[in-house]
Amino acid sequence: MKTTLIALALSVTATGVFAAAHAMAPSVEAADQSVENGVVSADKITAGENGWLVVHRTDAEMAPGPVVGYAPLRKGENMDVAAILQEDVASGDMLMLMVHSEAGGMKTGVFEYTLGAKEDGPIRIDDKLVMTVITAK
Ligand SMILES: [Cu+2]
Repeated sequence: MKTTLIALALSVTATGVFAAAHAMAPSVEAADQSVENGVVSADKITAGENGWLVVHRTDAEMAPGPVVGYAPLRKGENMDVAAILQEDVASGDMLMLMVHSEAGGMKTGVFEYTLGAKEDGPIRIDDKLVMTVITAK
């Protein structure tokens, strides 16, 4: 009887760990949207650590360009994340919403990244950036 209970407890723990790891896989969910109010929003962002949503300009080539906004992220799920745009973004412009780390800079909680910098740089999963691209309506 004792043996059965222990085996059950172990299997529950293992499943729990797997579920937690799966839920933490970093991701960005955002849709094409109007940015007339000066803000770009992501519906949901999952981050593996505290960090930043970084908004890059991009185009059909899908390379990350200059940063035009950012917002803090907490480890775990972030719903309805809003980044204030630092410059005008016209209808038809493409924006890349990317998960960045808080690592490598001088100050925690201060956004220190500029394009190509190591400070607060992008996270990579299997060598891929964690991002999505939207078009401003
Ligand atoms: Cu980036």
